Amino acid sequence: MASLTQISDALQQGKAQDVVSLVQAAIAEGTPPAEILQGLIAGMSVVGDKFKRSEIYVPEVLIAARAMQAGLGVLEPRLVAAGVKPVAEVLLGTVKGDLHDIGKNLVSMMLRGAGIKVHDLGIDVSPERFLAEYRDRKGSGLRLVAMSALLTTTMQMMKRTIDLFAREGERDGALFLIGGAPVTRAYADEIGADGYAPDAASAVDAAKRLLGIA
Ligand code: B1M
Repeated sequence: MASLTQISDALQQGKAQDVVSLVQAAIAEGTPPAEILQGLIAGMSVVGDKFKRSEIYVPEVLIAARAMQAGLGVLEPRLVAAGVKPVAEVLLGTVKGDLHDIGKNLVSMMLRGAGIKVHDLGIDVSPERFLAEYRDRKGSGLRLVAMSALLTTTMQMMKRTIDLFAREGERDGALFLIGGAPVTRAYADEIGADGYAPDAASAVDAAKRLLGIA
C-alpha cells in the first residue's frame, strides 16, 4: 500500500521513479487525487524549508522538483477529471533584458509544488507583455505578477512594469512580488512592489500571504 508519507519521503529524496510508482499505486488503491497531491505538496514544502535553512542546496531542490513534476505528470489528468482547481494563479517571468532563469525556474517549481498554477512567461519579458498577459487572465481571478531580475541593470524593469500598470489603470487589482540576487526589500518598497522574497521557498510564503491563502 502506498502511503502519502512514502510519497512525500520519495519526493524529498528526489526519487522520481519511486514517486511515479507510488502515485500510480495510490491511484490504483483508490486514494483521491487531491489527497495524493497533498502528499506531493508536503514533500516539496519540507524541501523548501530545508533550502531556506541552507540544509540543502540548488541541485537537491532541482532533483526534488523533477520528482514532483514526475508525480504531477501522473496525477494531473486525474486532478482535472476530479475537478481539483489550483489554489491560485500567478504570472511569472524574468524581466526584459535579463536572460537568467535558473532562480526563476526554482520559484516556478516551488509555487507549483504549493498547488499554485504558474503561467511562466520565460525570460526577457517586457512590461507590455506582463500587462497584456495580466489583462488576458485577470478575468479568471489572476492577481499576482511575480518578477525576477539578476542584473542591477535590469532591476529597473520591475519599476517600469509597475509604473506601466499604474498608467494603464491596472495597478489597483494587481499584486507584485519581486526577487532575484540584486533585489532587496528596500528596493521593493522604493518601487511600490507588494512583496519581496529572498529565495524560492520564501517566494511561496510571500505569494500565499499576498493572496490571503497562507
Ligand atoms: Co550571469 N551574471 N550574466 N549568467 N550569472 C550574474 C547574475 C552575476 C552576479 C555574475 C558576476 O558578475 N558575479 C552578474 C550580474 C552583476 C550585476 O548586475 N550585479 C552577471 C552578469 C554580469 C552577466 C552578463 C552581463 C555577462 C556578460 O555577458 N558579460 C550576462 C547577461 C545576460 C543577460 O541576462 N542579458 C550573463 C549571462 C549569464 C549566463 C547566460 C551565462 C548564465 C545564465 C543561465 C541561465 O540562467 N539560464 C549566467 C549565470 C548562470 C550567472 C550566475 C553565475 C548564477 C546565477 C544563478 O543561476 N544562480 C550569476 C552569479 C551568481 O549568482 N553567483 C550571474 C542560482 C540561482 C538559483 O540563484 O538566480 O539568484 P538566483 O535565484 C535565487 C534568488 O535570487 C531568488 O530565488 C532563487 C533561489 O533561491 N529569486 C527570487 C530569483 N528570482 C526570484 C523571484 C522571486 C523571489 C525570489 O519572486 C518573484
